[in-house]
Amino acid sequence: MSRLVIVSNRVQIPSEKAPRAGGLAVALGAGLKPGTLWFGWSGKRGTGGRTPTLHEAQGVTYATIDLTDKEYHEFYVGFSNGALWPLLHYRLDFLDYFRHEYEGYRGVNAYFAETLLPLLNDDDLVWVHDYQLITTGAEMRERGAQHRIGFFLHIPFVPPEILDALPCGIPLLRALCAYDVVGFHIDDHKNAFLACVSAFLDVTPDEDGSFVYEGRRVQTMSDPIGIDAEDFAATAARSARGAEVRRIRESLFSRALVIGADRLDYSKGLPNRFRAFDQLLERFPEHRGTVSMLQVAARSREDVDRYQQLRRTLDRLVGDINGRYSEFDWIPIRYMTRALSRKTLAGFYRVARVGLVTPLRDGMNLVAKEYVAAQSSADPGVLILSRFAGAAYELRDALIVNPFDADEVAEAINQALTMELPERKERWQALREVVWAGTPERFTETFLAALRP
Ligand code: GDG
Repeated sequence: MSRLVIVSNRVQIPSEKAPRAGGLAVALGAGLKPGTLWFGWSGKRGTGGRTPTLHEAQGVTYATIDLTDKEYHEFYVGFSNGALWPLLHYRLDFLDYFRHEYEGYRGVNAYFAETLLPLLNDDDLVWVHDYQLITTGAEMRERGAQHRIGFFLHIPFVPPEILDALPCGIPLLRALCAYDVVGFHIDDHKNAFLACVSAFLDVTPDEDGSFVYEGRRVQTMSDPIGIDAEDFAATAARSARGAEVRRIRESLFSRALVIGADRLDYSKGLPNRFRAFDQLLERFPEHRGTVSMLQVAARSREDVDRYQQLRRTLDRLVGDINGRYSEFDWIPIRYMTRALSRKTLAGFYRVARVGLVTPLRDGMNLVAKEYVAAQSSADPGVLILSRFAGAAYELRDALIVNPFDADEVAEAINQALTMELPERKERWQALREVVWAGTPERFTETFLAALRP
């Protein structure tokens, strides 16, 4: 059998101790099989490290390279997170495009291709991940790679009118056509991509979503990512008996807990979420003093200006809401920007009566699935989920909301807090089935089945 080679911006080496929030590493880490090679950036910046450093753990080989400061700023902070991330989350108002950063991005993608190729066997299957590495496949082809190379986008794709705003949108689209398979979480993202290739590259996709561009057949697919629900449920149940969960329970004095856990990112809709909680307390005063919200917003991409601005906005907003409603023995919102350990987070999900997942746009959103997995069957909580998360296409028995409508979200929180046990159980059973079925193995196997020759 061919070896699988995963290529992603950051590599998650199991020995890294500090908890890190981030969906891609969590999801790929769970589906890793011995024999796989995982290639990417070490997370280090320096002048050395131009040849890969190899680590072995549990039969998986990790090959990492370093970036220079200039590469980090142009490729990662600049083009990837200052231009592509906002664009692909429909935030043209946040699009900061600079040509030299795009060139830096191309340069790092070329560097990935150049350093990866000598490590490859002829029959390796290469699977490249996410928006940071859109042009890696094209760079590999330019250097003669004949491998089957696939690409998976973990975030949304946008329709032609939006892609058009990015000055290098069409070259990126062409670069995506160097892959044999291009995967997305849901049909909406796939269809937006197909609309873009039809509009800008003048190709007509076949019924099955494949098309031919410059002599190469490109297959597109949707393949929703999942979590290891069984393992997560066990972690949550264990954690529920641990010290942190005891402490949070004691601190609640039997009040209901509403939980949110996200990277501190503007795509996650945190200001909207806080405004909705404000609306809840305003319109349904019976919940004052009887419910607490815990928002864990692990700091992320701190070198990107927009993220610093968001942090200041949230600090102000939480201060304002807490100032208005707090009693000397109760505050409405507990807000922390430090990551919790995965185990503690799982236990807190289990304690929480409501899981509040309200991104303005999200490729999938694994927190929604984790919240479902963490619940106890005897007394499950209620998931409130944005209709703009990819997860909403699968988790239809959640309370689905428009995160831009603070009133609607407030009403959903009220509905969740007052929902009787039989309805909570019924909804959770239906969600449970979906979450348990979508394992990381199924995600990987579905993609690889399309990628294999
Ligand atoms: C991208 C796409 C897509 C969060 N806070 C803490 C913590 N987390 C963990 C969660 C979850 C992960 O981070 C976040 O995953 P998401 O899927 O919600 O979001 P992104 O990081 O934006 O991921 C997304 C994903 O890729 C996979 O394709 O679903 O749409 O944007 O696992 O639990 N983990 C720990 N402490 C925290 O405080 N340990």
